[in-house]
Amino acid sequence: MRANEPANRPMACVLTPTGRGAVAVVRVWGPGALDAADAAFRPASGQGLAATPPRRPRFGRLGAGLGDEVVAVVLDGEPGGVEIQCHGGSAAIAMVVEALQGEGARIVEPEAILAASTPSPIVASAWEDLAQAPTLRTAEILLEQAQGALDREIADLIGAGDRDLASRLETLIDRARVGLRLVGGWRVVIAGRPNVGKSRLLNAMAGYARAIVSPTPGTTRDAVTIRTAFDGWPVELVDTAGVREAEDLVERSGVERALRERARADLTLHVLDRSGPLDDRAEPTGPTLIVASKADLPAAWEPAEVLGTAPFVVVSAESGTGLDDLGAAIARTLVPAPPVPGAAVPFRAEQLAALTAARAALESGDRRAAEQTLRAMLPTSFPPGGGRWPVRAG
Ligand SMILES: Nc1nc2c(ncn2[C@@H]2O[C@H](COP(=O)(O)OP(=O)(O)O)[C@@H](O)[C@H]2O)c(=O)[nH]1
Ligand SMILES: [Mg+2]
Repeated sequence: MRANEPANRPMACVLTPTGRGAVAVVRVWGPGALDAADAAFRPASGQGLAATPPRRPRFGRLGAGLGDEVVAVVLDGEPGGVEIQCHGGSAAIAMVVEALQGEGARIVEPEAILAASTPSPIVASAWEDLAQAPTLRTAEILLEQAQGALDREIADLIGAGDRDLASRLETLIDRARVGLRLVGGWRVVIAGRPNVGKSRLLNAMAGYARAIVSPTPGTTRDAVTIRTAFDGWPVELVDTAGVREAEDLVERSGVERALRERARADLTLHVLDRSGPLDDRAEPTGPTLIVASKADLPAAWEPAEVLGTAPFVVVSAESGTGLDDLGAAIARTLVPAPPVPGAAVPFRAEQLAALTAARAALESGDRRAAEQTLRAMLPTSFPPGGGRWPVRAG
C-alpha cells in the first residue's frame, strides 16, 4: 500500500502481528474514521464514540451478532482515528475488521499508518522500509530518515553555497551505496577449489549446518545461501561449488553457477587451504578477501609470505579461530565508512537518481535546475504545514 494515497475512505489495519495472542489492536484512521468506528461500536453503557473525548477508553462490543468485547479509544494527534483492542484470536480480529469494512473502511498494511502521518515522501518511504529492516543497525539508520534526517539535509542544501552544495551532494550520493542496501543487504560469495573448507566455513559463520560438508571433493553442487549479518550489516552468504575440472554434468553446472555467483557478488571470500599445497592460481575478480583456512592444522605455507599485500584472514572453522576477525573484515570491506549517527542517508533508488540529477545540473552550471530537483524531493510546503514536522529523537 502506497503512502499518502488520496482516498476519502477511512483506512483500517491490524497493528498486531499475524498469529494468536491475548489481544489484537486494530486502528482505523483517515477521512470518516470516527464515524465508521462510531457506527460499528456498541458501547456497554453511555454515549457512542463520537461523543467520547480523546484518549478515554470505552468498553463495548463490535462485530456481527453478539460481536467481540472490545476497548475503543478515540485518538488525537496525527493521523488520529480510533484504536480498537479486541481479543487476539483470528475470528475476533476478522469480526472487527469486517465490521469496519462494512462501514466503508479500506484495509491496509501497518506501515501505512506511519506513512500517513507525514506529508514527506521520503519519511513515508522510510517508515515503509523500516518495517523490513533486517538488523538493528539498519533499522536505526532508517528510523533517522523517518525522523527527517534526509529531508532536513536536502532542505538545507537548497540554501547552501555552490561549493558546499557540490561537496554535500557528493557525500549524500556516496552514502546511498550503504543506504540502498539497508533492506536487501549485501551478497558475499565463498569461492575456492574443492575441499578447501568453504561449506564448513559457511556453517561455522552461520552457526549451524546449512551446507553439506564432506571430505569428498565436489559435494556442493548448488549455491547454498544463508542470511546473516556482520557488524549489523545484513549479508547473504553464498556457498558455491568448488571451481575445478568437473567431470560429471551436475557438478559442472554447479561450477558454472559458482562463476556466475562470483560475478554478481559484492565481495568474494577466496578460500585457500593453509594446510595443503597452494595450488590455486585463480585470479581475483572484483573485491576479494583471501581466507586461509584450516588454521588448526599444521601450516603448509604462510599467508604473509606468499600473498604479498593482498588482504587475508586466517581462520579455522574447526576451532572457530579467526571467525570474528573475518566477520569484522567483511563488514569493513562492505562498508568502509559507516554513516555517523543522525546522518542523512538516501535509501531508495529514486532518491539516488534525483540527487545524481541535481549533481549533473550543478556541474553543467544550472544551479536553478539543481535546486528544483532537490525541492521536488521534499513535501510541497517545507517545513510542512501544521508544524508537524517529525522531530529529531531526543
Ligand atoms: N581440520 C579442519 N578441517 C576442516 C576445516 N574446514 C573444513 N575441513 C574439512 O575439510 C573437508 C572439506 O570441507 P568442505 O567444507 O566440505 O570443503 P568445500 O569443498 O570447500 O566446501 C572436510 O573434511 C572438512 O571437515 C577446518 O577448519 N579444520
Ligand atoms: Mg562445499
